[in-house]
Amino acid sequence: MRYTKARPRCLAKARGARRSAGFTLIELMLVLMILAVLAALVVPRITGRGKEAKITAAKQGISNIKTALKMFEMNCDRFPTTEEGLQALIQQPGGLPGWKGPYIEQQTVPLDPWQNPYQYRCPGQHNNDFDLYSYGQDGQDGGDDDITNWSQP
Ligand SMILES: [Ca+2]
Repeated sequence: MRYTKARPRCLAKARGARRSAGFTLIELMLVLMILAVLAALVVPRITGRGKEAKITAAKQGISNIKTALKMFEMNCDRFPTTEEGLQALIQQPGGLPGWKGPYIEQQTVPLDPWQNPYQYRCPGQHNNDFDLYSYGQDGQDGGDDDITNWSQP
């Protein structure tokens, strides 16, 4: 009798202890799951937005340099050569007549949003006048991420 009386109490105690431990575990797991779901929802949006913003900034950068190059062309009757590069927008290349720069406000040629130089080619391989592009996120020539002044397939 003593045994049967004591046993349920023990069981009840054990069950109670197990239950509260179980609840804590479930609560923890719930919190972790909620955090994981939130992270899965929010983080890609933030990083996605950051990437989008950089792409937009690169397009804007290319557009600004294009404007400067067109002003250069109006004054000098040609675009800078590949060798002269975008530096020709800041420093007069070898006493070039008509040069009225600097054509961009910065002291140095601006870098793309990934801190790489914008690439410039004149004459262009894709355009008649010049090719101007950013290597994009991967920092390397080519790939889907390049941002160019020509339309890509
Ligand atoms: Ca690239």
